[in-house]
Amino acid sequence: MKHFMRLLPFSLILLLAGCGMENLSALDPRGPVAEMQFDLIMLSTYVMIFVMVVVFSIYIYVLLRFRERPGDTHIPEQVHGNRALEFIWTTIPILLLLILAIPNVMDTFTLADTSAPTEGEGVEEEEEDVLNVEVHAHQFWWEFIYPDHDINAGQEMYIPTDTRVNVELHASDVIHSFWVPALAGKMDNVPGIENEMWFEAPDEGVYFGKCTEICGASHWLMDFKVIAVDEGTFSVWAENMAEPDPEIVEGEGEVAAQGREVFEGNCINCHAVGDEGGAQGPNMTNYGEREVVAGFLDYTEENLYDWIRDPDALKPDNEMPGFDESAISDDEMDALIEYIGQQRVLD
Ligand SMILES: [Cu+2]
Repeated sequence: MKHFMRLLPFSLILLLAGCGMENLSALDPRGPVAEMQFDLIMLSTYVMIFVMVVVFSIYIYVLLRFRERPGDTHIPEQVHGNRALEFIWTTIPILLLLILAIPNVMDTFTLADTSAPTEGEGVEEEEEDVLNVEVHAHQFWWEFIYPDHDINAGQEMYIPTDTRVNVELHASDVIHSFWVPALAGKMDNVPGIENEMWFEAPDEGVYFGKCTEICGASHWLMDFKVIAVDEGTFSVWAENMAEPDPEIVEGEGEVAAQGREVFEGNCINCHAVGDEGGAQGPNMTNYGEREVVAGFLDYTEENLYDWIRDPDALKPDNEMPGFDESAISDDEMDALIEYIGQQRVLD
């Protein structure tokens, strides 16, 4: 108990620090889906405040008005049934439930509609504006497949701004849950089931995402990013992700070329660059552009080194095996890290 009390302020700080994380709040909605959901949250909050104010006011009034006074000798008159009152407290809740239900049901249909928008005259044009992404959740990382662009991306989901993104959710092992609070409410990734949702980001920026279904020892480290960029940048990203520059893939310079050999000898069965390589682990095509290693460590050479040597120490129960010095020497590791850092698609 003593320890618990000592740790309490510390855990509160951690808890509150989480609240301030940029773009990780459903109460700071961006885009039509998150805004619709935020409006529903506010509507129910207002209804609840109204109910509380009315109930507490009546309660306090009754406490004061009918309290026992000096000289009271008998209990007040006991009444049973009052048609007017019964009518009022049946009707008001029905009205309140209708006020909650109508927009909720309407928005639920709008949010569940993942067909391409068909309004307006330029139907074909609008259909092109939809981006389809399959989100495959794994222990403990995210895979984003763009079926129309022949892209497989790991950990970072690039999207163009002002474009409707239709998302299909899958899971390869256990149940996970896809949540990008600033853009849309969460939805589960369930093995064997295809769940669908959509969202749209009006502004460029990085939107943080988290797995919100406890899925194993490293569930809490299962972070990802949705990165919204202008349409031009997205096209460059998409083209280079589908077909990265062969020179970069082979490794530019002697060191990186050696790194490519290390990559081919140890990594390529599970990790791909472009479409060459396995899909057991995240695709590495734009790895050099990431800000984090393994989804949560700052991108530094030391962290990358530690991660490859012993992934389990950093992210318990993940699927990646460790590579000690008998598998990859320190020199080879330098070359590999150089090679990985070169894998960029935007510059
Ligand atoms: Cu999880």
